[in-house]
Amino acid sequence: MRISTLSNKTSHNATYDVVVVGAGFAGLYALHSLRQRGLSVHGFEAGTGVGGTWFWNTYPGARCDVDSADYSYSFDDDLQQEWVWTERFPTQPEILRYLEHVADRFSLRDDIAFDTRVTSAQFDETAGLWIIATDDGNTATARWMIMATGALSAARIPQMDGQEAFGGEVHHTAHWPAGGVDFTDKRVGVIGTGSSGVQAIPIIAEQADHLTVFQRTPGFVIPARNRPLSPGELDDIKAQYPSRRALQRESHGGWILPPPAGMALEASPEVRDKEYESRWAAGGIAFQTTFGDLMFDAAANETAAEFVRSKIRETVSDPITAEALCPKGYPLGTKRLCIGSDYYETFNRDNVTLVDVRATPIERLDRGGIETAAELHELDMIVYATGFDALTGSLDGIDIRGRNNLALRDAWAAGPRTYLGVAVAGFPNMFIVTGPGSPSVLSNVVVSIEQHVEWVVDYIDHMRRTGAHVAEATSTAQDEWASHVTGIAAESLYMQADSWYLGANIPGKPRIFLPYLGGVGNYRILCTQIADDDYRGFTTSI
Ligand code: N01
Repeated sequence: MRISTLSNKTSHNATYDVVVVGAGFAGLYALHSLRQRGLSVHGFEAGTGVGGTWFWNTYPGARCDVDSADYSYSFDDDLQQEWVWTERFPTQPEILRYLEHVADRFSLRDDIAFDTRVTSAQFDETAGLWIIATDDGNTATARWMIMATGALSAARIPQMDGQEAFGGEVHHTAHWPAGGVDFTDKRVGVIGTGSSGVQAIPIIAEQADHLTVFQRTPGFVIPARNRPLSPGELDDIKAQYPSRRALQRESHGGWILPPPAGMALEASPEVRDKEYESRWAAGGIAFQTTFGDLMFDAAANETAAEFVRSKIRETVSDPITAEALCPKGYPLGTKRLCIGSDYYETFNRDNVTLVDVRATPIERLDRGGIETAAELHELDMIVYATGFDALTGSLDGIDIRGRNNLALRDAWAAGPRTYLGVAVAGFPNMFIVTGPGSPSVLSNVVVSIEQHVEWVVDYIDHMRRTGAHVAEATSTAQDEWASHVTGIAAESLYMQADSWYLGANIPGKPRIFLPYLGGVGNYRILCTQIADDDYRGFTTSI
C-alpha cells in the first residue's frame, strides 16, 4: 500500500506515506528508517536546521551529560566507527556537527521542510489519513504521522509582574541567539538553577561584570569531570561497540554505569563515604546509583544527599551562601541530577551573588532589573534558565485532532494517557517517539529513540504487508498501561519532589509522573513481546 512516490521532495502540499514532525535525533532516524523501507516520507522542522534540542540550546556551556560515545546512533556501524568524539561529555556544537553529518551522510535534508512549524493535524476518519497544516499555509496528507517533537522542546518563561517593562536584553537558554551573547561589562541575572542554569552560570560568571543567580530550589550538582578523550580510548570503545550497545539496550537507563556497591543502609558509614567519594571523584550521573537502595529508600537517599551537602559546605567559602545552595526537602535524584563543572566554586567569585528567592521572592521586574522582597537587583540582561513544559508541551503546541474531532489537549486534560508512551487511543496511526509513559527522559534518550523508531517503523511495515490501513491503541490497553506507569512511580521516591517529571513546574498541569520508570531493558522486551503477539493492545482496520 504505497500512497505516493513523489519526486518533488521539497514541496509539501502533497501526500506521503508518513509525515515526521521534528528533525532532531528522533526525526532524523525515523526519516532515514522509513525511506530505507521504501516509504514516501516528509519531515517538518520549525528550526532552520537539523538538531532539535541541540539546534536550539546553544547557551554557553551546553553539553550532554551522557558519555559521547554512548550518546550517538548505533544503527550504522560505519557511522559509529568513523565519527570522532573529542571529549568524555560532548559539547552542544559537537553534537550538532554530528547530527549535521548524519543528515548529510544519509541525504536527509532533501526530505525536510525547514523553518516550517506544524500548527495542526486532523485525522480524516473517512479516508484514514492525517491532514497536517503548517505555518506557511500549506497542508500535507499522510497515512501515518510520527511525532518526533522532543520531550524537552517547549521552553517556558514563567509569568512575573512587570516583565515587559524590563529595559535590558532577555534570553531563554533554549532559544539562544545564533550569533551568541556578549556578557562583557554586563550585569546579568540568571533565573533558574536546573541543568541548563548549572552549565551556563560558571561561564557567564567568567565573562560578565556581575552575575546574580536567582535560585528557587537548589539542585544536587555532581561534578562532571569532563576531559578530552584520547584517540586510544575512543578506539577501544569503538572496538567494543557490539557488546557495549547490547549492554546499553539491556540496561535500566540506556547507559553503562558501574554496578551499585550494595545497599547504603547495609554499609558502614566509612564504606558509604568511601563509595560516595569514589563516585564523586569519577563524576557524572553514576553518583545516583552508588547504592542500590538510593532511589527507593528515603533514609538511604539521605546519606547520599548529606554527602553532597558536605561537599557544598567544603567548597563554598561563605557559610550563608553554602547553606542556601544545599538542597533540602526532596530526595537526591528525584529532580534530575545536575552535572556541572566548577558550579559551586563559582559562588566564591567576587562578581557572583546568590539570591534565594524562597527567602526573598521575586516581586516584580522593572525597567532596571529584578525587585525581590528585599531589594532591587539592577541588571542589563536577564537569562531565563527556567526549563520546559516537559513531554506534553510540544504536542500541546499543535492542534492535534483525532477521532470525533477530539483534541489531544482535551483528551489529556487530566494528564497524558498513552499506550507504551508511543500511541494514544482515539488518535489512529499517530506515533509519538519517547512520549509520556515511555522511559524517555529517564534514559539515555538516544537509546530510547532508536528503540521507539525501530518499533514504530516495523509496525508501519507490518501494516503495509498485511494490508491494514489504520491502527489504534485500545482504551483498555491504554488504561492498563497508565496504571502500570503510575503504579511503579508510586513505589519510588520520585513522587516526593516538585519536579518537571511530575509536571510540577507548570502552573495547573496535572500532577502525574510522566516517564516510565520500569527501565529501558524491560520496556524493550515488553514492546517486542507486544509486537510478537500481533501488536496486542492495538486494533487495526483495512
Ligand atoms: O530546566 P529545569 P533546565 N522563579 O526545569 C527554576 C535536560 N538538560 O532547562 O526547581 C524562580 O530543570 C526552577 O526552580 P524549581 C535535563 O533533563 C540536560 O535546567 O522549579 N525560579 C529550576 O531551578 C534537565 O533536567 C542537560 O523551584 C524558577 C529552573 O528554573 C532538563 O533538560 C542540560 C521559576 C528550571 O530547571 C531541564 O533542564 C540541560 C520561577 N518562577 C538540560 N520557574 C544535560 O545533558 C522555574 N524556575 C547536562
